[in-house]
Amino acid sequence: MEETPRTPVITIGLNAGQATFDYSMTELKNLVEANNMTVVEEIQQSLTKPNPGTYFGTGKVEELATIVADDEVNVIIVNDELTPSQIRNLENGTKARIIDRTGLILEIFANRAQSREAKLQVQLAMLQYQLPRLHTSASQRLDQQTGSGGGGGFTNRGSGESQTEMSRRTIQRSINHVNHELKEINQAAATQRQQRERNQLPSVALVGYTNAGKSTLMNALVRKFGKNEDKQVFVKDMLFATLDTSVRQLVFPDQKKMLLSDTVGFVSQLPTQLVKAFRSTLAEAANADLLIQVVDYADTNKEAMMATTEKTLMDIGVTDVPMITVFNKADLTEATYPTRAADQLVLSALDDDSLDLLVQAIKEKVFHNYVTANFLIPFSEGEVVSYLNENAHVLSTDYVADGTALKVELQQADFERFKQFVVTKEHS
Ligand SMILES: Nc1nc2c(ncn2[C@@H]2O[C@H](COP(=O)(O)OP(=O)(O)OP(=O)(O)O)[C@@H](O)[C@H]2O)c(=O)[nH]1
Ligand SMILES: [Mg+2]
Repeated sequence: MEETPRTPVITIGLNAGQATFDYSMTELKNLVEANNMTVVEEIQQSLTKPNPGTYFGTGKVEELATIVADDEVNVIIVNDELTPSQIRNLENGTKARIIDRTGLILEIFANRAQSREAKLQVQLAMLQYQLPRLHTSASQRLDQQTGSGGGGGFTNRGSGESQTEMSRRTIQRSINHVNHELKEINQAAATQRQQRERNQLPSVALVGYTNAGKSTLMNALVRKFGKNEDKQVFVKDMLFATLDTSVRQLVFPDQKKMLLSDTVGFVSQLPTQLVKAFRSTLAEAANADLLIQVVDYADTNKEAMMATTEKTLMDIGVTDVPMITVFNKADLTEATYPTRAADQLVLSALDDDSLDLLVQAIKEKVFHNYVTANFLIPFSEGEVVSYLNENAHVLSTDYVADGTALKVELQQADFERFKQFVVTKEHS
């Protein structure tokens, strides 16, 4: 793939003394790089709260204007979500294009989206981001036209109210249209999910900060326990490689089966419009029996990343699903791996023993409704024997005078189903 040259940008952030400030600036830098841009300068200002008109204070805006002119940088990325008037005033004051944090994340998602669903979801989020902005900026533009007349390129476009109204109606119509299309896709997904639930297979969802290794783990587990025809999911060292949910079935050597899903990664201050638009994609996590939170153990900001993941899960209403924490990429650290302490594992997705330890932990959590029993199945009921061989863990088989004697570890539901053939039941 040919590399397009990266756009140089200045990042700016307001330091209000919050503990997470440095981390949020690092994260912003990563987001900038994910959007094919590069940070040439980072400017901070210590202020308890943003200037309502210009975000930074007046003196700092002037300083920014000088840097923009001297460094010939045309884009400034702001670490927070700005009001439409803050964006415009900063643009006027610095003569650079201003992109706020929300706008930046939306741009990255738009560039990454591949499937029709992901594209529609991003489109919806962008339209919802634009709608209130269009309103305010247009009315302020009107104020400026009738009032002092203020300078600057952006104010002189002469868009009258009727035009704004029209744009608003167009956006609203597009929102309705996209919503309608998404609803159709969602219905199909919900039906699939219901069908899977009826199959009674436990479902496990990989969640976590973007680039932690969720898709890599998914692929490794599918390679080991999936069906041959199962496709691998996309993996790349970049933010938001995955925007679509994938679900795969895993079958372990003891015939226990489960579903594993991989989905979009998180970042702090994920725009609410995106969280809302991706709600159905994230439903896979909300409906899971178990979450595996994947953390990049080699990243110095892992604590903040975990806090971000937990907060995002709260935001999407996932509060009572049990969770295992996987500290991944241990091969990039000095740590011994794989290790496990209760529900926390230190491992590497690239290591086979790590996968076994993870599977063992998952199995303890999700396969609890299993029993072991001895069956005697008459020869006339051959299909029961076949069913158990395919769907249960047959521990021993004996052919005796009046039928097949099996010792089987099986789901409680199957046990009930074939109760008439049970000789003795054991604890498991
Ligand atoms: N060394 C090492 N690299 C890993 C490991 N797990 C994943 N990676 C690498 O980390 C990068 C990100 O992996 P992904 O699996 O795409 O991460 P993800 O969590 O799915 O990321 P998003 O889809 O963006 O949320 C890739 O370059 C992987 O090869 C690991 O255990 N060790
Ligand atoms: Mg991924």
